[in-house]
Order: sequence, then structure tokens, then C-alpha cells
Amino acid sequence: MRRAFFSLGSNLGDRGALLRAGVHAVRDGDDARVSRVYVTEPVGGVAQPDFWNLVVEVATAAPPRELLARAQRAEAEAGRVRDVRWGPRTLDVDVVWIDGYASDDPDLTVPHPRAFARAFVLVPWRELAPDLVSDADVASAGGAVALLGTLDDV
Ligand code: A4P
Ligand code: MG
Repeated sequence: MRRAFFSLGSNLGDRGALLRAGVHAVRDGDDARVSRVYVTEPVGGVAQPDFWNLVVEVATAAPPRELLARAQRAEAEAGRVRDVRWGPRTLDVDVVWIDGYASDDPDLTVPHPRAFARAFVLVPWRELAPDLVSDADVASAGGAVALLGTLDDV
């Protein structure tokens, strides 16, 4: 068993319901811990609504490809249509980190190459994994992040 971390973001539709369904999909029966939810400034070129973001930790024996498949299944179940890169989406799910695993395959790059530049990933991730994300990492990342609450309450 090892830890894996997923970043989930939504800025279209019922963001709370979409995030709850996304957490269920990426767990796929594994034990999980879920960060609080943050309202985050969109990172990327286009004007769009604020995102709600969180991070999920799973304790899993699943291989990395299966974790990617969970992320893609979660997006598909949310009805995500891929159009504008970095544009609005019902649900974006990225595999951020897998303990003891690194890959630069374009289909599965882990650690996620942009995670450490993004406060919307680091702030919720640090709640769950202060051994992996430092205050200095958070301080050097970009994008405004405001606490919204726990997933059960949003
Ligand atoms: N891929 C490679 N590595 C991974 C990985 N570690 N996890 C491949 C997930 N997928 C990975 O992704 C394109 C390809 O990346 C897939 O084929 C997969 O095999 P995508 O999800 O189809 O495309 P995308 O999400 O539009 O683009 P990209 O580059 O993944 O964007 P990001 O980096 O995910 O950014 N601002 C705020 N505030 N909050 C957000 O959540 N999200 C984004 C999306 C932009 N701005 C945001 C937020
Ligand atoms: Mg993505």
C-alpha cells in the first residue's frame, strides 16, 4: 500500500456535488482522506468562473495506470467536455503524486509538472501531507486561494 494524491477542481455546474462524486470515483473503495475545499482564482489564459479545489489522499495498492484511469473516469462521469485547454470544466482531476513513483511519460507525468507552481494544489495538499509540501512551497506558488469549508458542508 502507498499514498497517492489527486487534485480535483470544478468551475462549472454544482461544484460541491461534482467534487463529492469525484472523490467517490477516485477512491474506488480505497481508504481516503479529503482536504477542505478552497475557492481559487483561475490559473490559465481565459476569463472564467472561480474554481473550487480540493486534494484527495488514497491509501492504495492500485498501479499508477489504474490511478490515471480513475481520474479520467471521474472526469467522464462529470460530463466533462475537453475544449479549451485551461478553460472552464465541470471536473478536472490530476494525479499529483504517488509515493515512490516518478514518470515523465506525457500520458502520465508524476509528480504532476505544474503542481508545485499552483497554490490551488499546494494549499489543500499541505493539509494532508506536510511532509511533502512546505510553507515555503506554498509561499512561492501562484494564484489566490480562500478557504470555503469542508466538503460535507459546501
Ligand atoms: N496527463 C499526464 N500526466 C497526468 C497526470 N499526472 N494526471 C495527461 C492526469 N493527467 C495527466 O489532460 C491532458 C493529458 O494529460 C491527458 O491525456 C493525461 O493522460 P486533460 O485533463 O485532458 O487536459 P487539461 O486538464 O485541459 O490540461 P492540463 O494541462 O491537464 O491542465 P491542468 O494542468 O490540469 O490545469 N485553475 C484553478 N484555480 N483550479 C484548477 O483546478 N485547473 C486547470 C487545469 C487550469 N486552471 C485551474 C485549474
Ligand atoms: Mg488536467
